[in-house]
Amino acid sequence: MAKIIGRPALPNMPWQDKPAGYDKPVWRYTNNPVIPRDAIPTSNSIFNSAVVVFGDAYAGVFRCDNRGVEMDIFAGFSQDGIHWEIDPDPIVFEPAPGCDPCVTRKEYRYDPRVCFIEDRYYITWCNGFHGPTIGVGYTFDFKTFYQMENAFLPYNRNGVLFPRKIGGNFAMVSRPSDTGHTPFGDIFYSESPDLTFWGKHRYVFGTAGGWQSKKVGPGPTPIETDEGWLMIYHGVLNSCNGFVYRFGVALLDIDKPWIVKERGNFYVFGPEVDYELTGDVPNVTFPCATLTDPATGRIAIYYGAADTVTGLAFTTVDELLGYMRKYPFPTTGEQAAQYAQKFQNQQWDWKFD
Ligand code: BMA
Repeated sequence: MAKIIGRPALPNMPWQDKPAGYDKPVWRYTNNPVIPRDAIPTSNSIFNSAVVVFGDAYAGVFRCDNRGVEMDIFAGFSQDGIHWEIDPDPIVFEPAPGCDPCVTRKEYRYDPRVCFIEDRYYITWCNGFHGPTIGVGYTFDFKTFYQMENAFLPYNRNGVLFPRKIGGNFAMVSRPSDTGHTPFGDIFYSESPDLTFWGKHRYVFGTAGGWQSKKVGPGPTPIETDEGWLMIYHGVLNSCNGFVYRFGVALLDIDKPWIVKERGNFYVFGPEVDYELTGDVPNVTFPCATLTDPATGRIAIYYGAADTVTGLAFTTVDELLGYMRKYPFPTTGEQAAQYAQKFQNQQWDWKFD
């Protein structure tokens, strides 16, 4: 078994065994969706949300669009990771010490991620600031929240922190975007000594065939393993009926995460059941968080379904790596040669030297 590193033991995390006869690498919780669209009185939809271990229970930051369909983020708590109490009022950020208060001006906030680093829970989200960019804040208790400077200039979405410093710096993957629904998307890597000044930008990878041909972007906090950073990412197909959001996996180099060691050619999960196929935006599965148990390799994935509700799905580190290796990104043939030219910094391209 590949070993999960740096995460707490979670013997009681939400879990169901893989159904007998099921041959795909990720399976749904049988009581999905875990969070309905109306879990708080004013919500139109609750999706693309992030949960973490908090003490001997769980906490999270939830994207709730209200019935004016305005996007904002809300704190919540759970004993079991399945039943959630979400605060009916949105998170209010205080300016972090040393940070100019003007950044707490609120336009809109969505698609939060939460990442514990060293002594606190960092929150990153898509933050309206003359267009979307990456907001950064932190909390110790999910009651008082502090906002720091935006990480980047507009336009960017999906800022996802690594759970520890890399090469002495904080590290983030993100997906630069445009002002609208963005007909492109590649994954980039950046570092910062202080979570305020970001640089050392690197290209990680871009779109490829089929399900990931329109855009790709980071999903949950990358999972550290003894084989590399296991990154679950979303991929988008532009079908004749609109975008379809699925997710797949890649393995990034542990010290230089912009180097892609391996990548799957097939998606591991996509819209298949009613609450994923139908909703405010049909055909969307959008992962934003995982819980893991290093002893068993279990992974629970929280994902937004059809931009309406939140689902839970299960897998293991070996299921994901096994499927990625069974259906690997092409490394021979014409298609592989094209990718080799496109993604010049990746280990599997070196086979073309
Ligand atoms: C993306 C983001 C997500 C959303 C997805 C599908 O660009 O805006 O919040 O889930 O589109 O609508």
